[in-house]
This record gives sequence, C-alpha cells and structure tokens, in this order.
Amino acid sequence: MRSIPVAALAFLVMAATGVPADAEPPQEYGKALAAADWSKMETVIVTLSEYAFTPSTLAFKEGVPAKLVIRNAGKANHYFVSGQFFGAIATRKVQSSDGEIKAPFFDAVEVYPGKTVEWFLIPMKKGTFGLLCTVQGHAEHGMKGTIEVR
Ligand SMILES: [Cu+2]
Repeated sequence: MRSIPVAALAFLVMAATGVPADAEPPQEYGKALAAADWSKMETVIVTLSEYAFTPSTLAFKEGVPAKLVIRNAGKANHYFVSGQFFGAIATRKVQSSDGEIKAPFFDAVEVYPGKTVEWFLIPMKKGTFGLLCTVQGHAEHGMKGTIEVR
C-alpha cells in the first residue's frame, strides 16, 4: 500500500473545538458511508478570501452524500471551522492534490492561498451551524458564515 506523506498535504488538521479527541463516530455514520451512492453526490463550493466565506450560507441535505470544495482565493491562510457541523457529518475523506486523509472527525481544516481541499461527507443531522475562520482577527472582520442541513 502506498503511504501518503501527510506533511505534503495542502492543509492541516488541528485539535481544537467541537468533538472530543477520543470521540468515536456513531455506528450509523459508518453504515451511511458504506451504503452511500457517491455517483449521486451533490457539490457545494465555498471560496475563502479576506475576509469572507462566499457564499456565506452553505446548504446541504440530510443523508445526501456531498463533496464540499473549499477554495482559498485569498492571499492569507484561512481556516474552515464549524465544530457542531463537524460532529454532525460522516466523513469519507478529505483530499487535496497532494493526498488524502481519512479520519472520523476533523476539528479544523486550513487551506493555503491558491489551494483547494475537497471534503467527501454525508450530513447526518438537520440543523443550522455556525462557520468561522479562526485565524486571529478574521472572524472579527466578517469571516463567518452559516451551514444549513435540511
Ligand atoms: Cu481567514
């Protein structure tokens, strides 16, 4: 099996907020991932810049596989952080051009300027979740958004 140099990935995964570090995903998350038809996935694209998420509201459907494309069109590094949403999705993988990471939960995803990360997920719970960039000062400058799962 080919191993992927994690340091080469265009994003970082950090322990931060939301889901406890030792949390196991509920059993139904694994079942949903195994049963999903990824040929029917929906694509949601969000662009990061100074200092906004565009669009500022991202919409997903409960139980429908999705590819969340996070593009950084800015000149600074930006974070995509939504602790509540992250705990309410089943993650298949997060990938960039350099590789992919499989993990049950992510606490934060950082995207470097000019780079793109793709997140393959299934929203498991309806709700409205806050989204923000946790780089110092960015949320205060307006880099916040909302994620809606209907
Ligand atoms: Cu930012």
